[in-house]
Amino acid sequence: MSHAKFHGFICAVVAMVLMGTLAGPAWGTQSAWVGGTGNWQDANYWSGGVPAHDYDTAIVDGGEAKINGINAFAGILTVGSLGTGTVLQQSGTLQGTNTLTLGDYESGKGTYQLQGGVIGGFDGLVVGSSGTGRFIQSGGYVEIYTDVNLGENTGSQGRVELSGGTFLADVELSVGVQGAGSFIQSGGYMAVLGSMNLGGSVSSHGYAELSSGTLYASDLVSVGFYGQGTFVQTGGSCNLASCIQIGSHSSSYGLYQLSGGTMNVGDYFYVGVDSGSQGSFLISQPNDSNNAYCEANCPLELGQNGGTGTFTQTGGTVVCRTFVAVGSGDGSQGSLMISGGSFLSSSGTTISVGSGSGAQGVLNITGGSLKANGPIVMAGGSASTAQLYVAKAATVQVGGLTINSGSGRSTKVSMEIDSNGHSFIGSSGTVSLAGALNIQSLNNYRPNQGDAFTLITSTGMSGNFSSLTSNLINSDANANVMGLLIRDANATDPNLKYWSAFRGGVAANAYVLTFQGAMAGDATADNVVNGNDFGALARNWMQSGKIWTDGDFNGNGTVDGTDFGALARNWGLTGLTPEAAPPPPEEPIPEPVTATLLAAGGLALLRGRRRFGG
Ligand SMILES: [Ca+2]
Ligand SMILES: [Ca+2]
Repeated sequence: MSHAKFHGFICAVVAMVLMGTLAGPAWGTQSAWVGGTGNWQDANYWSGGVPAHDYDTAIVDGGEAKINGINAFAGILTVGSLGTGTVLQQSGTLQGTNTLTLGDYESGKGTYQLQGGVIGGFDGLVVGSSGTGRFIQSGGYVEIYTDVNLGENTGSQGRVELSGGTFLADVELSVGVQGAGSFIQSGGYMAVLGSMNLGGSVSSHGYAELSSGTLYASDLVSVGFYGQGTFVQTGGSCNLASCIQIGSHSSSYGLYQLSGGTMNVGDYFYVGVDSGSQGSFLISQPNDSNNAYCEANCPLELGQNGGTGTFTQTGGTVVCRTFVAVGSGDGSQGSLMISGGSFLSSSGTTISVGSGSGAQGVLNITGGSLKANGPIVMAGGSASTAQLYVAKAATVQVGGLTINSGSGRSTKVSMEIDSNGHSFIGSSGTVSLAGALNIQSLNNYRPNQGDAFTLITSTGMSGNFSSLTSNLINSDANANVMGLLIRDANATDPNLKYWSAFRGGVAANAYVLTFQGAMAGDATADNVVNGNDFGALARNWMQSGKIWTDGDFNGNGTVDGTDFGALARNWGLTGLTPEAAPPPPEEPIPEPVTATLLAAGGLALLRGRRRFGG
């Protein structure tokens, strides 16, 4: 028994003793509205007289009772017990003690309209216990000392509409406890001096909408606690002093959509918490007049404790004042997708992508801007996976970039090129590279020989990407840092006359990708013709269905003497441009010569191996 309930009980007992009514009703007088529309204080409408004390029980189960300019009392008030009832309060007060219930049993439909005046003293408010309840407030003031439950039992429906006035829930607001609950705010002030849950249990659904006015919560707000929770904010101010969890526990699904108005979070901002939970946060700005603004004065974690969390921004403004973690906790999955608007991480702390052990983090910036005073840290956790996609259209300015490798980590940075530009990461701090680089050519763009792309700038750069892939490049496992272009059948392809390769490298604290032809014989496209190239050719000798990296340098699909001749001519050379490398002769080299050269090459290779192998 809560303090308030206990207090009410003692008061009732004391009152009954004083009045000598202990043998009567356990809880004051019970009186039921007899139907029709009338004033609360009119005794003709009550079966047992006007409820006169805050320990009386009142039932309005048919018709409408009006409270206007009077002080009304009801320790327990049930509106719509089995039938349909309404209370309309325009002014005056309703003083309660225990519980105000709207829509008690399955068939019950109860509505309370508060247009002005005060509702006070109630320990709990149930809007839809097993039936259908509505609480409609357009003015006045209501304070509930403990729980406010909307949609309490399975099959129930509870709805609160707040368009004006002030509503105080002193302990908890549950929207969809086991049934369906909705909280619709289009004005006024809602203060939850405690926690707020949308979708409390597995089968429940809680829905909240904020279009104007202010919603304040002092403690945890869960959108999808164990069930489904949806929060749609199109305006107004949502001020969460403590924490928000979007998708809290296993089996929960939470969605928060912000398309206008302001949202602030004080202590932590988690999307997808426990394993099995799913959370999504979406911020967009469909029109310029209604700014969508989200501010996390706290950590923002997507996939916090094994859950799956997605944060999608297509517009509006996001400001994070401490760290951001995408795929934060062990085994979590997080995604931060920015395609419009601006995302600012102002503190100088990290944006980590895949920070937990085995965590998966995806940071996609396909438009808008990401500005961070701190570094992006990829794959901080062992066996974690981290992906960073930076599109041409995006602005990315960060305080550093650290890509971790080893211990089962997997990372990939993807960037774009086309005829009028390329992706760019500007770093005001150091950059440490590792893992895969992927280059996406847009609109079938084919670079020209010598084209260079400065993809990353920094104040100091270390490491390198360990592989380079592209939609322009053969998917060959041997084509590591240098990737070979797939030639286009189109005669306008600038690379038609030679095989071209991407070469990435660090130059003056910048990562520069150049596009350069490969000389004949250089199967590995590392700009040197040596034993590795001979090895590729030897492995595929006289085989068909082969490509450049297999040793087919003249592109006829077969690795034979012609290809060997080309390799032999450039043997041991480095740094030849394709122009300097003579094209392979049309006529094949005679077989005996080929055999001799092949043997000579093989011997040279063996000598080299002996030398290095000791
Ligand atoms: Ca080579
Ligand atoms: Ca060939």
